[in-house]
This record gives sequence, C-alpha cells and structure tokens, in this order.
Amino acid sequence: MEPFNSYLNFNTGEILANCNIIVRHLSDMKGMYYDLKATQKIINEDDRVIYKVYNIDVPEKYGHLQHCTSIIYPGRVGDEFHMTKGHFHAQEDTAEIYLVLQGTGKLLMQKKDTEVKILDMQSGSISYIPPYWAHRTINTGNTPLIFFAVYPGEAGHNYGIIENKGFCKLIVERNGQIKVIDNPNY
Ligand code: PAN
Ligand code: ZN
Repeated sequence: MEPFNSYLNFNTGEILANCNIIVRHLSDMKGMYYDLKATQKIINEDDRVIYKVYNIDVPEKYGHLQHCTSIIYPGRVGDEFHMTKGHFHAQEDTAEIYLVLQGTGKLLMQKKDTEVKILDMQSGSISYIPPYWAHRTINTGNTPLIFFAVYPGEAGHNYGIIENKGFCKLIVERNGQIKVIDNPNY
C-alpha cells in the first residue's frame, strides 16, 4: 500500500480523502436513549441526524491504524444529551485515542465488570481509552463536538452488548446542569 495524505477541516470535522461517511439518525439508535416517548416524537417529526463519522479507508488489519473524525451535533432527546451508540472493540485488547478539535462533552467508559470512568472532553483534550473499556461520547455543549480518533486496524466494533443493556450511567441535563445519573434500565 502507498502512503497518502488526507485533509481535515478543523472547523467542521470533515475529511477530504477516500472516506466512508456514516450518518446516524435518531432512528438508527432506537432504544438507546432512555426516554422512549421523546425518541419516538423526534423520529416522527424530523428524525434528526445525531452524529456523523468520516472514516478514512484503511485496511481493517493488524499493523494498520484506523483513523476518523466524529461530529456529534448538539441537542437532547428528552433530557439526555446527544451521544454516540458506544461499543466495545470486537478485538477487546485494543486501545484508542480521541483528540478533541471543537466543542465540549464527556467520554463515558465502562468495563465488563461495570467499573465506570467519565472524562471531560474539550478542545485540545487527548483521551486514552485503554483495552477492554467500552466507550461512548456525549455532547454536553451547544456546538458540535468534533474529535479525531486513532485505533488499531484489527480492532473492529462490537455494538451488541451496549445495544442490549446500555451503559450503567446516563448524562442528562437537570435544572440547566450536566448530571450523571444511574441508568434506570440497567
Ligand atoms: C469512534 C466511534 C465513533 C462513533 O470512531 O466509532 O465516534 O461511535 P459509535 O461507533 O459508537 O457509533 C471509535 O471509537 N472507533 O473505534
Ligand atoms: Zn472505539
């Protein structure tokens, strides 16, 4: 394979290169926000885009490095802030790095024994997600949360565990404050 450049727009998070662009509407995340009524209402109204991922096309193989930007648009479903689906890596012993370009948020991580860690995300923060931690990103601000991620080529994504049970914590707005609460459905 030949070396190559990609070009990132720091303001929008868009990447110009051979990219797969993933667009996640709320209807792609049914059952992931705890307020099912609010979810259905928004899906019926405009089924808004919650986030996009610009994923540079690199072989999903050991030795390569996957790299991409994620853009989570601001907003809430009920009182729960916009977020990604979240996942374990299919190859669980693989780590990841997130570098924030714009916006503010939280990085919610959880191990299989339900140990939880939440890190702040803001422009310039570099978060290290060690092997074995599931990870979800939450936009708690009023502007898009844009971050660049790098992870091993062979990592893959396992969404099933989170789709079935979610994370044990939720990030919500209560009286204008950002709060971490227990997930009532966990
Ligand atoms: C990220 C995520 C991206 C979207 O690139 O894939 O932010 O989140 P979901 O994959 O949970 O929908 C990453 O962690 N890759 O491994
Ligand atoms: Zn990941």
